Amino acid sequence: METRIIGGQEAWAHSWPWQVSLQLSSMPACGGAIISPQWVVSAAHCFKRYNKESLWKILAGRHDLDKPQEPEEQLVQVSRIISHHGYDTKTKESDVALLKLEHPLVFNEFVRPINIWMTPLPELLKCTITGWGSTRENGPRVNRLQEVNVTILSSNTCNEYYNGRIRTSMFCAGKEEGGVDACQGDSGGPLSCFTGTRHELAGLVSWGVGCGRAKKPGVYTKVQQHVQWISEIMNDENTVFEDDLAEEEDRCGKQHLSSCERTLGLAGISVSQGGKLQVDNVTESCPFSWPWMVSLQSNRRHYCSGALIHHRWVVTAKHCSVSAKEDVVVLGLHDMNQKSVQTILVDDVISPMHDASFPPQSDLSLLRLSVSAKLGPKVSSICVPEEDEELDDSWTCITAGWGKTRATENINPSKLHQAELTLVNETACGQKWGDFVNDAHICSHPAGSASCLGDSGAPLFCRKHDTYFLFGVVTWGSWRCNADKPAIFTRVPEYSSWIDDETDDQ
Ligand code: 4AZ
Repeated sequence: METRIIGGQEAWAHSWPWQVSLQLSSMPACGGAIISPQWVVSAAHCFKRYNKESLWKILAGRHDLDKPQEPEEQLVQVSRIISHHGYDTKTKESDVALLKLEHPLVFNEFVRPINIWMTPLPELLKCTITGWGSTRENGPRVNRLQEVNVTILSSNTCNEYYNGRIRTSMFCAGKEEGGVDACQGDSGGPLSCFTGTRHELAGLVSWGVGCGRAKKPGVYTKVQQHVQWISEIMNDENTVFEDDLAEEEDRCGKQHLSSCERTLGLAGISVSQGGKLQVDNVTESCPFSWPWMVSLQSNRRHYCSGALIHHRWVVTAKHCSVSAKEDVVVLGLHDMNQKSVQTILVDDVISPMHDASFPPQSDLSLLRLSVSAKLGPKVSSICVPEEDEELDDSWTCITAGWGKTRATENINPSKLHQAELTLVNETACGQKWGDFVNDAHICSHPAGSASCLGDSGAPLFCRKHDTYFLFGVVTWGSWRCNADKPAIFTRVPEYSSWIDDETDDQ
């Protein structure tokens, strides 16, 4: 059998659905990887000479480039080419570029994105490179997609082979004796590593001396080194203009309506015959129906919910202890197991002044986002009520959140779930909680506590007419879904003017 890529074989058609061919004036020129519906990553060196967007198209869902067409393919015009500002043609540092597509790709089994590998790359890990590039040095390109396994080499070893030219934002992969490698035409294409459950994007084909030579392995751009740059570009590009923003801000608190219909019931707590406590009437939300819901994540793990109140600000509980410049806010999310389009770094965490009493007062934080959220159908803010806004019977209140609780025994905990909550008046609440509760709290049916239903930081949002307002943020409450103890929320209107002051200059 003829060897392909260098030392590889023809891939099973469509088995690398994030792989794209970058076409320069309809000729295959480089590879790339799909990371979101409208974004492809590739190597900056592919665009050194030809940097005009109109010359480039991306071809996704394709296997054989020689066929006139394949039913699975999607051919899309490139609308923006953004090469990394730090790309250095001499050292090949930061050899990464982002391509924005004129139209979003439609994801299916032939065309889909790949996540970026974020943990350190273990030496000797076996990963796979794919591409339509040459099968030997200075050889012709191939028509059908090729794949080959390569081993990640330590940077020490590689620096010996390349006389110290391997920067920390690069890594090498191949074999000491050569024979497996990427080559001309594979550039910008993915080096994908299997995590045990799926493939993740660790590298982009960047450079090397020759192809498949001994002690001259392929050199790859370490994609994780550039995630901050990638997410900033993707967020900034998606940011709408000021006028649109003002309009979106005016439109706070609108539920996103879709054809999905799910009932919202009043949450309750019941005890089954076996004496088991359960929370009733919790249902999965219609996807994106509460577009202000955000997930707070640390190392890609959800730990609290929050609510978007402005394109740059999120409200959550102070006790969530968000770490500025480390944790991220994930917006436009329904299912935790699916990718969201917007992940934004928290730039700053601000909390009202409080004394060190217990239980803590003012359990509320404002999170400033490092870039503006792109507002649209799946992501929009909730209104903040006026300071004197009273919650009476004319309001309907709902809470929503993620996470596994007693409430989610019959629904998938990774999907946003919801329930309507009846409120408990201050007197009745005080009878159960004593001095723990005051004017700065709102109480609801016990099912609303984090231990029963929501996760920490989850919002209590209430509707009058067609607009939702953020009235509460889940705070401390009963430890284990006690049917006798009302749930307690921080009363957001109490902090309205503080929120206004803090968010005013943005
Ligand atoms: C190239 O010219 C190229 N052997 C890509 C990969 C390698 C060498 C050259 C690695 O696009």
